[in-house]
Amino acid sequence: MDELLADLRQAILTQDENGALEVTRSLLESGESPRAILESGLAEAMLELGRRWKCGEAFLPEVVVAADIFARCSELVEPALLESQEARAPSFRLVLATVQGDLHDLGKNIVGAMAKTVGFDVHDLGKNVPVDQIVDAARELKPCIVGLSALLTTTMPQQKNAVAALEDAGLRPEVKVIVGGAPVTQEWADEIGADGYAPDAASATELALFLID
Ligand code: B12
Repeated sequence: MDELLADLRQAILTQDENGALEVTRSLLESGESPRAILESGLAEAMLELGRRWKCGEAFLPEVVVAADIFARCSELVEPALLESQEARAPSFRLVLATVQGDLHDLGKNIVGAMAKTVGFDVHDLGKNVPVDQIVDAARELKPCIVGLSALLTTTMPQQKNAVAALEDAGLRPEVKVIVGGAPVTQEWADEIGADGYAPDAASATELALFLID
């Protein structure tokens, strides 16, 4: 199984779409946990690609293609992830968004997929979402939790703006805000007055469950 996960990472890193889809299917057929496929396979590969990109060993077009393959593979995994759900929380609503200016949505999508497995009614507003839209969704959909993703240091301030705007709209007593994304930290979450931070999708789900408890 570890070998297949390594093959999946390699297929993403070499932008081998057919290979990646084939290995994903093999992993699912051989009973690998969907969470492991998402985190130890797909997410790990993107992290490695990010490292290579940063030091000039990979280039933007490769990252674009790999991100597309990532999304296609996770579409295959999501149904299995939902079937594997263990404890269903009563249907609490979670609104998710990648903040304005930010087009990174792979991590947010994994957070949404995992939150569904524990019964959250997930409303995904997508990427590049303006603060006003986040506030409108909080007002209209009345979620228990709003989750905000930011992958760029330049878009993190939008998380802060969203917390402030929810406060100004008088919605903060009813809605918890959680934040995440590669550059985000617990310190940042504390600084902007968010209710929590999680470094990955599994802990984001645990955090969300904790907050509704
Ligand atoms: C893939 C990728 C892209 C893809 C995105 C495709 C897509 N559909 O998402 C593309 C090619 C479009 C892209 C574009 C750009 N990117 Co980019 N990208 C990446 C890369 C390589 C991987 C990100 C990723 O998908 N990781 C895999 C997922 C699964 O992990 P994740 O997103 O971190 O999510 C996990 C956790 O963070 C957490 N989480 C995520 N969201 C949330 C939300 C909540 C509420 C919670 C609790 C948890 C949580 O759970 C997730 C699952 O475990 C990173 C490198 C890196 N180290 O992150 C660079 C990176 C983020 N990009 C970077 C840059 C610079 C850019 C561009 C500006 C490049 C350019 N010159 O155009 C543009 C910006 C476009 C824009 N306006 O957003 C920089 C950012 C640097 C910085 N300090 O801000 C990075 C760090 C690369 C680098 N090392 O320089 N990028």
